[in-house]
Amino acid sequence: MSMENRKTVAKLDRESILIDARRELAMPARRAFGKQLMSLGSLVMLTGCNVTDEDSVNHFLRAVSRLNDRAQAAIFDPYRLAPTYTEAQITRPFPFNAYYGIDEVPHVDASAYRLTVSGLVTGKRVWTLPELYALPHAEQITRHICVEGWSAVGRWGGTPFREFLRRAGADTTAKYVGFKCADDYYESIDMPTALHPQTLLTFEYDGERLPAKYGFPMKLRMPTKLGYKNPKHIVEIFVTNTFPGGYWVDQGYNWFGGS
Ligand SMILES: Nc1nc2c(c(=O)[nH]1)N[C@H]1C(S)=C(S)[C@@H](COP(=O)(O)O)O[C@H]1N2
Ligand SMILES: [Mo]
Repeated sequence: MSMENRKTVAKLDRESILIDARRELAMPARRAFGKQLMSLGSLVMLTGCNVTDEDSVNHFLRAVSRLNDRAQAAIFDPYRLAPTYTEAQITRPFPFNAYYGIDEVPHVDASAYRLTVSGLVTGKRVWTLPELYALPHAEQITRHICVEGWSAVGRWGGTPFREFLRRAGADTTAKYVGFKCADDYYESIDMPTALHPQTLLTFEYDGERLPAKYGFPMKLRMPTKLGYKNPKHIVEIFVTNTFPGGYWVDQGYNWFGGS
């Protein structure tokens, strides 16, 4: 956290933070999400927090400020890089996760597949897989962190998303990039994250074509964001100034979702 943000947090009124947090905790989806964040800092559970005890109040306020951090895209440092790992550190097998079971993973037909690009773009609006595979190639070994309480190191290959956006003629002064998926999933991200050097539009997992379970034909991989922000089975990408929300975000998860 920068000095500036620390000051902002310090200025926040303690009582209004408590009111906010109580309201948030009334939503079951947020409660589950909150507990995961708490465990990251080994903090007391919000619900069990004894507000008369100075120490637990401080713990609690730090936890809330962390939630606020994530709510504030303003503190995202577009130059800060997420850690990378060696091949020996890859988690095998890499976990599968979705809002459904592995038997219901969508199977997208590669030859019929077309990526639609819409909204504030001046370039090509329909892309085939061979056209996407021909884009500049990059690889990364990074950690994927899921709010459900697990993290795993994986190796993804594809094209830097900013390269794709440039070629698609995207208006990079727009606020958001949104994604629609072959299942009912959808997500959206802030433009600084879309342009971050480690944000990859991936077509490969561990040197192979991305398998169905990990998001064939493509997954947007962002080591700077929590797992649920990383859409799999993308079928449409759109650039917009209208807040698009997301599958979990619309059920109460934090939108910025930084990791
Ligand atoms: N299309 C789609 N993308 C998705 C999801 C989903 O259910 N559908 N789940 C998200 C969540 S919560 C996680 S943790 C990761 C899991 O990716 P993995 O199966 O490659 O581990 O995908 C994310 N992207
Ligand atoms: Mo997740």
